[in-house]
Amino acid sequence: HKNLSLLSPDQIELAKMLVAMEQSHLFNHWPEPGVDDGEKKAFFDQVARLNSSYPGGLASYIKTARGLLSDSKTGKNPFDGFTPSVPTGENLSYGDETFVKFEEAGVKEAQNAAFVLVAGGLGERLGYNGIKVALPRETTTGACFLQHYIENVLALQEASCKVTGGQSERDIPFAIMTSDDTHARTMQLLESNKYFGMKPAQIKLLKQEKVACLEDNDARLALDPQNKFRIQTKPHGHGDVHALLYSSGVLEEWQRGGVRWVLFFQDTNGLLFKAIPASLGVSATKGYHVNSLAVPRKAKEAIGGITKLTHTDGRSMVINVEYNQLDPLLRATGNPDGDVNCETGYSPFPGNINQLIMELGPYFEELKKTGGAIKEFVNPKYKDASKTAFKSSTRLECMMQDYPKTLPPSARVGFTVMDAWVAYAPVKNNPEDAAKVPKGNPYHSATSGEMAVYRANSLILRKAGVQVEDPVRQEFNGQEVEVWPRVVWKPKWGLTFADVKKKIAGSSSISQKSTLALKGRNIFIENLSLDGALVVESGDGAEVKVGGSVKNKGWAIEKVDYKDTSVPEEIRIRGFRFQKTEQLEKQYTEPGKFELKA
Ligand code: UGB
Repeated sequence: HKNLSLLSPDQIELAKMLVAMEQSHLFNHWPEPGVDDGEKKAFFDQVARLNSSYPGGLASYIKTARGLLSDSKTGKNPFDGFTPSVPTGENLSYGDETFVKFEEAGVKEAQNAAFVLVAGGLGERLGYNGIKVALPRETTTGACFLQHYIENVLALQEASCKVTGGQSERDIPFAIMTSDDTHARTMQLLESNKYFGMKPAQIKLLKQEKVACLEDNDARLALDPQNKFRIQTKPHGHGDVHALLYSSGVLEEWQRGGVRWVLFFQDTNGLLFKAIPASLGVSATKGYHVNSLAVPRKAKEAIGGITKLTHTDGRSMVINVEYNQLDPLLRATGNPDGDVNCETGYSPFPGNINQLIMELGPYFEELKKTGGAIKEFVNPKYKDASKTAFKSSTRLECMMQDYPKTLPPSARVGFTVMDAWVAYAPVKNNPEDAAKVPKGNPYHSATSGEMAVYRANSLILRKAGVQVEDPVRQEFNGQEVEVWPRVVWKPKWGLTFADVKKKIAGSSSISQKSTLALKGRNIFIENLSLDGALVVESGDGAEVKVGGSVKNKGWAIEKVDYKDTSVPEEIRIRGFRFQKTEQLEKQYTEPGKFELKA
């Protein structure tokens, strides 16, 4: 009360709310007016931020926290009354007739799409010091994830305009959710690379705020151990993306601009865009309000399982069950072995890769009701079995894939399963943890993420008729992986399988030790025999036919130990680098027709 005179009327309202919510401990220790007044005002600035960035404000946060903490203390099962079963979805097989049809439909629809990248996480599991979107997707060209994503969106934009006969291209909006941990570095990466060719106005950065920490079962907010005039905060999870899109007015703007589909994706999946056109085609063809992309999942793999949950009262929904919950849920519902592989060698529950496609109309209508609030959870680490005290403060969290939990049964929620080799290769685990992954399960490391790109591109070329030699198995940073020829191309070279096929003619072959980098739009491979390294770069106006026999020493793979700190972090976490001994490298910057006959 003594300090009230320092506060504005708005701040007094916030103080009253905190008192009503039994949070007086936050300022009971405050000194007399005249001491630390600046800090006291800064405290209320923080409270105002925490209050406005949470749907329903801090009072609602505290109330929800009390409920969830009480459920956690009594051990209430969040799936009480629900029985899990395996749902049915659309199964796609890369390159077959159905797939190609869906790709065509997806490319057509792409001009009505908007993309949302969630990139607010620092990736504790990976332990990398920089932001994850700045990591090279592969080190043959060194293009980072963000560059790859932007170039794919631009390639889709152009292709969509072409097939629909549009007069002028519609810029596909691209939003990136950042956090205090990633915002400045993401901005800097974009600015220093001229937005990787995208118009700056096409990109929107939305920064998520952290949420207040809770120190006990009564949801008393925790003071920051470093500063007794601040509330301690922690990340709230990727589920924030919905509230942010809504509260920032971005969704409304997109709706006015004619956007029909919103596609969400994560920070380090170097394969995802190979699956995007077809899965968008599925959404458009089937009329899904929500479509989530999935891949076959190994039991215990650290990705959520898409599950049908049927309640005793008859309700049912198809939803992601997070990896740490699937096993206990199965055990509690008559499956004593829990999360195990079936006769296919995979878990019967498809793995969620958090690539969600929403139809904007119904999505926006739902968000008008909920403000984008997502069903949250809490995961306190208790001091002992009495569950009365926490080891350290906790907070509420939410996940973007939980959006369908509040939808009515009439909502059209579906999922699309795609081969993992073409859709999912995230970079999440540090080398040490990756090496401990059970044999046969994917490593989800920088090593496997890069090798998966070469594997996918090699397999796609094989499907398109190129003879690609078999891979060899090699170990890097304690992980055994298949090493295929290092084949990479720009998104505008081969956006869809049909695009790749158009660029391949005659009879070509690529040996295992080879590197092939295609950095241009109109590069045609015809009767090429490659045993070494070949790098072709071309401007948009150039048309280059590449053939003949290329044989040179190429780019050998040299092992690097992840502990060797003399090597840059982004290289040593993958366990190898290239010795660029000899290559054939050609550039065609001028417009015109060219032939490279080696
Ligand atoms: N992220 C944010 O933008 N903000 C945050 O506060 C937190 C994260 P993780 P996770 O597909 O592989 C998810 O940490 O949460 C971004 C699914 O829940 O990499 O362990 C972050 O930058 C799981 O069901 O993943 O697991 C990153 O881009 C499964 O599908 C993204 O959110 C798994 O991903 C994911 O964060 C998967």
